[in-house]
Amino acid sequence: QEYTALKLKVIEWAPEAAETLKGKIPEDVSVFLVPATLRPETMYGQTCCFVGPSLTYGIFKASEKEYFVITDRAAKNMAYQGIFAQEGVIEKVADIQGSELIGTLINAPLSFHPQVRVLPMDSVLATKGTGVVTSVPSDSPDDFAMVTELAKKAEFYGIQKEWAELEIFPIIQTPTSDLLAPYLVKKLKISSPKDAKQLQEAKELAYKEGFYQGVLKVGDFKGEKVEVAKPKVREQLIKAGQAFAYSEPENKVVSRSG
Ligand code: ZZB
Repeated sequence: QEYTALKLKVIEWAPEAAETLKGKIPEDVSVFLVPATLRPETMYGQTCCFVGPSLTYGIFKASEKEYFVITDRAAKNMAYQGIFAQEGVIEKVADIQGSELIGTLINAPLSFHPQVRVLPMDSVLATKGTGVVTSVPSDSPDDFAMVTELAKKAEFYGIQKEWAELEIFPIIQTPTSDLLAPYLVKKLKISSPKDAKQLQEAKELAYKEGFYQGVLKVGDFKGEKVEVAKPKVREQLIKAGQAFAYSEPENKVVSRSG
């Protein structure tokens, strides 16, 4: 499975994260949350970044000036893909709980919302990608269901309501909609992130229609088919130093719904 790993730079840590990380990271470096995505062409539509609140993340040194927030498992994979300074060498400077990261302000490359927040999602799997998931509610039904839930129950989730209410812009036009995820969530009568079966169905439909019939509405490749634009957006992000290729063995990949 070949992912695009995106670099979301930390602008301001949530208070709990700042406390936990005090003195553990050099002052003059950049730290990034690094979600793994299969949809680089949707990055214009990022509105937040999800972590599993009960998962443990590590802060890993990737190079002199750059540190990554990812799972230990992802760091082990990355160490053998020429991503860190030295092949096979993993340097972890801190552990941090997902819940402590909630509220951290980060920079989202390409997004119409240049600054977004880290928010909780219970269904994030530790066994897939980097354990960090960038949220694109316009094109991912899971993400739309989750941000809707977070806005509805902000207090319960311990977040500020407005963090989950960023405007959702149309990114990809398909024959049925230019906001495919909200459309499918409504059509399949999905009322919460717990509707796993319908969400799985919605995701499959969204992948298919988005990939084979989608046309980008925004960005440098506006008007081009998703099939064609996807690798171009990816290349652009990689060239800009905002993303890199990350893969994991096929047999280790587990889908979000199990
Ligand atoms: C942004 C994005 C935009 C995604 C979209 C999807 C869609 P899959 O589909 O299950 O094989 N993801 C990545 N890592 C995890 C994880 N650890 N736990 C839960 N979800 C994870 O997995 C690939 C997608 O699942 C990734 O691509 C990521 O969400 C999420 F418009 O990134 B994606 C129709 C889907 N649309």
